[in-house]
Amino acid sequence: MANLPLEGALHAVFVRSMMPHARLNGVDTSAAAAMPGVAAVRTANDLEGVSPIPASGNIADLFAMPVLAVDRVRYAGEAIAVVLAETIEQAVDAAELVAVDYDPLPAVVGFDAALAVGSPALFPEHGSNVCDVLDIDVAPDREATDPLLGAEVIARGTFVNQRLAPVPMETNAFAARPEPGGGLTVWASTQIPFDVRDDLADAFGLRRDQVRCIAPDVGGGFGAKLVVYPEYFVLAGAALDLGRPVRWTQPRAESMTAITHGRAQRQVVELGATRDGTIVGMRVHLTQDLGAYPIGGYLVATTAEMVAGVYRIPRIAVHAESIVTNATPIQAYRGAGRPEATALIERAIDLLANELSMDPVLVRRRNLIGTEAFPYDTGLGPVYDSGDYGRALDLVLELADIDDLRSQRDERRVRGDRLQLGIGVSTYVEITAFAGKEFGGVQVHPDGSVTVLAGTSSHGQGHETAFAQLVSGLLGVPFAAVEVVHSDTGRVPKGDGTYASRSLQLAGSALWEQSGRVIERAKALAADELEVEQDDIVFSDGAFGVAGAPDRSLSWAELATVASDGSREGSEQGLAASGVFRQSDSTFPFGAHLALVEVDTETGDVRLRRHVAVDDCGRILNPMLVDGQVHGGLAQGIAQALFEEVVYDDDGNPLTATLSTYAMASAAELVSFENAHTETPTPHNPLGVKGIGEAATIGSTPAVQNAVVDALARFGVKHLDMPASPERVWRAIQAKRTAGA
Ligand code: SMO
Repeated sequence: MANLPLEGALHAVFVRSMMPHARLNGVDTSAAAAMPGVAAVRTANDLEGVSPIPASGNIADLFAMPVLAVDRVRYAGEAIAVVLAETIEQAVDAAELVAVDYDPLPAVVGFDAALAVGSPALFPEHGSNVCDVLDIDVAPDREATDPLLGAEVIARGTFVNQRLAPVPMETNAFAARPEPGGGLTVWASTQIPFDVRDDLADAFGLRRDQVRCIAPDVGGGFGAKLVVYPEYFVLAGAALDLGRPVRWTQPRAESMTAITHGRAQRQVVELGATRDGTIVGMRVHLTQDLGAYPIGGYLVATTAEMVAGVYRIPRIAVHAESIVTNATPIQAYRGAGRPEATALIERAIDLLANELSMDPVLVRRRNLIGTEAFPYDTGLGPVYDSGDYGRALDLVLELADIDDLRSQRDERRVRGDRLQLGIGVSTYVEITAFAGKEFGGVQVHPDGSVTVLAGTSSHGQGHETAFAQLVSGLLGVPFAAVEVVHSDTGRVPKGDGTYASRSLQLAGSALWEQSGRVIERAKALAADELEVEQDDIVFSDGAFGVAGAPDRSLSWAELATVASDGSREGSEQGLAASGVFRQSDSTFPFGAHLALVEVDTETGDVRLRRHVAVDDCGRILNPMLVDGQVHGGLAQGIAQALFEEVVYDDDGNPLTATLSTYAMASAAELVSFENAHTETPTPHNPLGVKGIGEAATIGSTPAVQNAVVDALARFGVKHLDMPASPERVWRAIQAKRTAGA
């Protein structure tokens, strides 16, 4: 936003709560407003009529998030006021002088504090910090409700899927310019430009066509840019009221608490099996921390629906509760509920293998859903479309040379080496696109160039490449002749945006359908021009010829010229087609990952040595883009297992609000990934494709976590929460050494 050509734009700096939980008695803006260059200092009082941001899921309206704090702040970093000044330096200086009068309140930090009897309620009108409860029961017979009925062995565990910060390369950013006639053009670093347009129009009483949202070159989102953020309303309102453009780029440190976080789920699991390793049932209790405002209220349901993973589990009982705490709100983060489900079941399988003294790979094999079972209804909601879980598992073991790895590990274990190896496996299935829809449009111009319109929003995935390849292949035109337009509500008529690994399957399928319609239209035109029956037109290599008459043919450019000639009936449509593709159901990518780690048993230091990934996202359109998604996903998934965690102190102060304290992974901590694919198409779209944006994040985390636990097996460690920091690993070893001594 800093380099947009916005003449005379004011610079914005937000004043944010230093307090995790406090009553807000007043905000004195007078000293700041008197500073040089300051055009305005705005608070909640300047936003009357702008609705708060609603909670999601089934959560009551009273949990809505105010755009600027009104009478209470509920997390450190919550926006209270904004300063608008001629220069960024003036805005920063003036923001220091905004005086906020707080009465501190006791903070609620973590799962136990939120659930404790007498815990101070963040929303006193509600009385409790539990904002939603969910129960799902899968039972073949209604009378027998105990999911562990018939179990000879029960593995029990309590896991914390820790709070993470998404840390997109580009922080949050926004600019707004008032337009003559009362309209507004905004630039937002978002995954959902159409929602930004709609919500701003609604907030300020504008028609949707009076607001244009442009989201150019967004530097990563990972789910954290699926919120129409409070700052957008504040800045759009300021631009409209002041009649001047405004711009804002969030500083990195601010982004660590003001961009939504992800995960933050506690899981209690009991997994029952017979002695031969056949699973009979599972009981799960989830507690989802949603932070201060439950805008991510839908998340825990996604975990609940996916807890069965790739296994046949006849009985399942899930109880989930969502809670509010004095921390940054939780929202989608690369996987949004599915990584939590996979971590739960894949850790539980290893615990079960330990209880049974069986090979964890064998326990997996014994319970995999077989290829004959698709479509497979888990009973939890989802119906898995297609899969070959055993093949992915076979391939990952073969690529890793599991027998060799095991003998290396066992030798070191027997010798009692200081550096111990651990092998971890995970098999996973995830859910993508849901029953979604998306817009696509294809237009051929008289010069032979093609414009492709997509309703999804690229923020680093390479949609421009993928969609241009797809349409260039279908139409037989050069790749360079195709321009892909997205993320501009002034140029694309509609769209839903990018999330849930949906873009190729939904927008790609829309473009497939609309390319087909353009070809049909061109055939009709060619038949007219060449005075033959339409059935005699042969389309190949981007030319429309006549069967049996190789010298007579028309190019796309010629037909587009004809189509745009105003004298022809229907010519106003030109050579173009657009429409929405609706997918009848979700798709379910899957795979198997294997991690090899080396643990220094004296210092607790964990090094990743190998990571082998087999990911099946259905048919592959562009292998390089798929592998790019896999590599990024692996980096983030491995980082959850080994490095990253958002930490608050007992009073709710964030301790990881910079990149020197939040241990984000860099290339130096990772390895050269070894990855491969199987291709099992989905029946739910014409391309046979499933999502890949989140899959590797989902598959990798439990493989690495299982590997760390495996490396500690000789000490008797059965479970270790994430991240496997040196301190946590060292303490786990010391605890066992002390107990054994
Ligand atoms: S974090 Mo995703 O867009 O389900």
